Amino acid sequence: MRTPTIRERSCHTRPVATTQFRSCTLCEATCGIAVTLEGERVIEIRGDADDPFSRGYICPKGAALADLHADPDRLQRPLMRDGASWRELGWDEALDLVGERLGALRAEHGRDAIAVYQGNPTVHNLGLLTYGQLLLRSLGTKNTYSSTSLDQLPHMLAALLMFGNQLLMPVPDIDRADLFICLGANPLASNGSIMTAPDVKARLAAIRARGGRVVVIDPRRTETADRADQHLFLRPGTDAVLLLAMIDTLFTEQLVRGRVPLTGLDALRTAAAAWKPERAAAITGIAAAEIRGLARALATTPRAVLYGRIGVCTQEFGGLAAWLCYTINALSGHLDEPGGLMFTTPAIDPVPLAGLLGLDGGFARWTSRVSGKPEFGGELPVSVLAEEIETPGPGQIRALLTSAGNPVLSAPGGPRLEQAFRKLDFMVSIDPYLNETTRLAHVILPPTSALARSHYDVALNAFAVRNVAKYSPPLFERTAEQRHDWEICAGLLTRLGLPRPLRGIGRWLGAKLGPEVILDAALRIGPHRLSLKQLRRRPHGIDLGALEPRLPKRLATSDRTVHVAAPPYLADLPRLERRFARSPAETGELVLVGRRHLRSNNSWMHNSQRLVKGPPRCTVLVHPTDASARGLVDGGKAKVSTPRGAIELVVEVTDEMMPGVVSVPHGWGHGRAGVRLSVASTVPGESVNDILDPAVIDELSGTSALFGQRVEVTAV
Ligand SMILES: Nc1nc2c(c(=O)[nH]1)N[C@H]1C(S)=C(S)[C@@H](COP(=O)(O)OP(=O)(O)OC[C@H]3O[C@@H](n4cnc5c(=O)[nH]c(N)nc54)[C@H](O)[C@@H]3O)O[C@H]1N2
Ligand SMILES: Nc1nc2c(c(=O)[nH]1)N[C@H]1C(S)=C(S)[C@@H](COP(=O)(O)OP(=O)(O)OC[C@H]3O[C@@H](n4cnc5c(=O)[nH]c(N)nc54)[C@H](O)[C@@H]3O)O[C@H]1N2
Ligand code: SF4
Ligand SMILES: [Mo]
Repeated sequence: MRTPTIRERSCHTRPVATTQFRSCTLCEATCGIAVTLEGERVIEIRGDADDPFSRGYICPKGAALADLHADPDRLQRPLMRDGASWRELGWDEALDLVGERLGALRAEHGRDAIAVYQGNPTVHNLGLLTYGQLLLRSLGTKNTYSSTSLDQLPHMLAALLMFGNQLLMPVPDIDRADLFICLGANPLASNGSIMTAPDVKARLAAIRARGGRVVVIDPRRTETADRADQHLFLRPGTDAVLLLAMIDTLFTEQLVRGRVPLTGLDALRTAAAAWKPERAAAITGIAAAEIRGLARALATTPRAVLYGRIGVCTQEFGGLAAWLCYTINALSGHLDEPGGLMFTTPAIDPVPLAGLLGLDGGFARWTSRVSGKPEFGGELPVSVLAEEIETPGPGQIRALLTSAGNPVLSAPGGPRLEQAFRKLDFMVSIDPYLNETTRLAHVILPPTSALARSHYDVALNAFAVRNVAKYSPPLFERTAEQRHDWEICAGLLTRLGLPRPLRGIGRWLGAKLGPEVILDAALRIGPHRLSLKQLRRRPHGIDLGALEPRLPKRLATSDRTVHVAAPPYLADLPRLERRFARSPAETGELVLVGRRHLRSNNSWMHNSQRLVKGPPRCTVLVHPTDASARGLVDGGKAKVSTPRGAIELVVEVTDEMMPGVVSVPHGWGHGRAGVRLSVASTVPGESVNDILDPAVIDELSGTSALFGQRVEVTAV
């Protein structure tokens, strides 16, 4: 389908160039892009100055959408493993084969024998959020895994336990805040997360321009910290202690205020009283006066917010820390207030829709078969995936479907996962690349590229700092040999979810009912009563206004109050007490944290030359004191090791690291046999998840502790 051309320019020697407008689907910022095409060729991608939300901003990844589209390594047809090589299949043959193999294993071993792993790009993909979820539901397996447990699960758990629904995650009202405390996030590299806010750099600069303050608390002096008024080093994994001490200050100095009804204040006060700022200072590395000052500033600045993100979640006390982030905003009067942490009013409200799909959540209703880890929202933590495949017995995983995920690089214990995947009776991957994970599959089903499919940000608009809506039509009609993600999922759904006599009707319906039908219906019943037709008329998107107070109506708790002392959190506090019974002595040991780079995107965008060019990115950052103690030199090589293995990286000696902490990015290490990524596989780097221990998790939520694990670094 070709949408009406907005601007046209003609030229004597070249075909007519057209410019079309859509959203970038690569990260949570959802920037508007203007794509100039000559026929099917993408000539240029720029920021769309008329997008009311992103106002012309894009980052280098946005322009690289053109590279992804034209990448000769992007698979165009289904592949079937044939010994050591791959054979192309037709779509019907491939989908029939997958349907038959999965169906047979399910019939023989039961529903839980089929596991599913859904990766991060799912959230940027309308087809996977609609038909992908329907497929998952129809499989009805307890062995559901996703990048959630490598990421935001603690925020979702806090939303469930405090506000009554796991999707009710409030977002910082960055455009109206006069104090922005940023804990464990680096939006200048990540472009913001659970805070959809294109051009965070300008939004943070605007806070300072209106006389406000930006404070960054992070074990590394990050790009965001460089543009802040203040940066404080914090020892990894100690956020919960910092926040409890700040909360204790709010109580002892009678700074608790706010109009939102809160339940559990007494229990919270008692819990926080054990964490006086002096005690917290010895643990966190932040002075007691500074901790009190932060609490006072938060409570006395009328428009202020404390925003915590992945550094808060993916650590040993991620559950507690994420709870306390929301809680401290509630106590200091900044929940549901302009400039504070607010709830959105998206044109498609996922909260009731998730309820309709049976996705409204739940926690620890059952536990994993082998090591008894809690379920969350119907899924299990990735940390148990390998053992669930390798441990015999009823309910053992025999087959795996991965969709838009690369757990071999993205999950701690990658080598163990690889070993486990090789033991599966059957594995299928819905993925455009032959990469570290999909090379282990029996069949790969490749979808069309992002530019060739339609898009609407169902998920990310629900976490945006303004209420916005935008529909992106596909730029190209797919060829007869290609399939969209939604079509692949619909194809499998028909084969696995319907009895044989109904499959013909299912196929017919699937072909008629694309995601647009679902989208239009969801828009019409949504709070702004929009329609797809209205969105098609506004190709730059629609601004639906600033966030508005929504409580208590928006709460889904039975008593319509915010629960600030939910029992699972109180029950986890003794673990924190045990861990920090003695404050950590200066042992000279090192712990590891991750980092993101503007030109990289988790494990999968390293095949674009324009993004990977320049100095090596997969390096280990070490503080000068730690470097000299180990004879490490800037530009030299070091072995970074744990009991699980070692990787070799180039060293960067820098005082941007907190002493005792080193930083290594994730998602690298593509030079492996069988990978078909001709650019990425030549880029130096290794996978940090090869050495991280999957057993180190936040015991409360099951989330992997990606940050704060002990490592040794030695000169090579
Ligand atoms: N050590 C460490 N590990 C981490 C992190 C960290 O900070 N440190 N971060 C964690 C986080 S936050 C996340 S979200 C995870 C990400 O982990 P994953 O989601 O498992 O991995 P990605 O690297 O995002 O891989 C995305 C995959 O989707 C494919 N893909 C891309 N676009 C599409 C599409 O449109 N359709 C389909 N079907 N496939 C597509 C790509 O080819 C790739 O194989 O990594 C986690 N791992
Ligand atoms: N360019 C780019 N953008 C991305 C991605 C990408 O890979 N590249 N990934 C996307 C994804 S999947 C996600 S989830 C988001 C994540 O977005 P962000 O949450 O902004 O993630 P990071 O940039 O990794 O920043 C996390 C920060 O936490 C710090 N940290 C580590 N351990 C601790 C700790 O114990 N406590 C505290 N307080 N801080 C700690 C790290 O030093 C780091 O600066 O980014 C998204 N955007
Ligand atoms: S910031 Fe994110 S959404 Fe915007 S252009 Fe870059 S990758 Fe795309
Ligand atoms: Mo993520």
